[in-house]
Amino acid sequence: MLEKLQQYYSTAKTLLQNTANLADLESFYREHLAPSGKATNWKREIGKVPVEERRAFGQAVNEVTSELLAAFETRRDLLKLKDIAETIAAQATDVTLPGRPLRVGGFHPSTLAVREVSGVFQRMGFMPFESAHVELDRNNFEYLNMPPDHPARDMQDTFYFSEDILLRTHTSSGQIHAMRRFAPEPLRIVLPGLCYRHENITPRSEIQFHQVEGLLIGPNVRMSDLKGVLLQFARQMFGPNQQIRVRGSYFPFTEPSVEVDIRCTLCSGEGCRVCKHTGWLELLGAGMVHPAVLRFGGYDPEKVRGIAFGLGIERLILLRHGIDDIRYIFQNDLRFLRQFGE
Ligand code: FA5
Repeated sequence: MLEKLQQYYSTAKTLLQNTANLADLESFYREHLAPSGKATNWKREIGKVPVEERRAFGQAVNEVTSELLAAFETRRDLLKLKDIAETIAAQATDVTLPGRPLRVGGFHPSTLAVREVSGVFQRMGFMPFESAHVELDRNNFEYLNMPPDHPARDMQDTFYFSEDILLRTHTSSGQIHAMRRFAPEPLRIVLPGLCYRHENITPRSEIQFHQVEGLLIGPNVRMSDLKGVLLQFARQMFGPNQQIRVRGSYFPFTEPSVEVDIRCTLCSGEGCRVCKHTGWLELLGAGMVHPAVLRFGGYDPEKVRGIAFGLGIERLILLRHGIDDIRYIFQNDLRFLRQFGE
């Protein structure tokens, strides 16, 4: 019996040493050390041995059981440590590996330029004002002194939804909304937004583009105010020595009308491909608000006068960065757009 017990002990110990993980160990426990396990069952054998051997056998059973239990606990501690070490190794992060930078989205160059231009005028006291892209014909044309069949309508090919409803061709349509909201009070607004024209897409023209419009109305407003505001704008945008040139032009909604050029920012007026060797770049259209427009807006042209200007944002981007094709701006090529940062 004692021999059999020793044999059991050595087999059980080998089995215990061969357990590879905590799950194996758990099965071992159930098979040998649990209340009805093999080691525990040896206790039941004690009563079966002859009386004179019983004491020694009982002692041997107890020793085997407690040694097996101690060996089990040692094995359990070891396997637990092994398990932790394996988990850590599997989840390990190599902090010395180079990072993978996440690309952050940025604002479109037109958005950036609209904000910058509007910001310059806002710092001169112009209040931001927005109006709808879908417009009534009368706000876009008629109240701007372009009745139906007026030849100036041909200057701006138009997307129509119906006879009366169209996509605004310029931000000047917002002038009427602003005047009707604030008349007869003095007014100083900057009005940015998208405009749409049914034109051929060329290096200089898109079918959608942004304009920033300015409108100032008050009792003593003069042409010199217009020149002063625009000179200040040019210097804020292009530097303190920037020169501007005012040329006579024609818009039905301003009288007199002018176009304003800036000294070429790329060749400083020496003459280059971008300024077509003239030394000047066209910046915007402007003028004194026509009395008829003031009247349509709800003002009395005997009491107030106004100045207005409208500037094309994408053309500004072209001349600022020496880009020779407006189509890059709307092509959504990230290699181009990323150069504008932010
Ligand atoms: C106008 O739209 C007038 N409303 C501007 C104005 C406002 C004059 C207030 C007087 C008083 P014009 O059609 O020239 O004017 O357009 C103004 C600017 O918009 C142009 O100088 C140009 O920079 C830009 N622009 C016009 N058409 C396009 C186009 N198809 N693609 C890109 N930019 C354009």
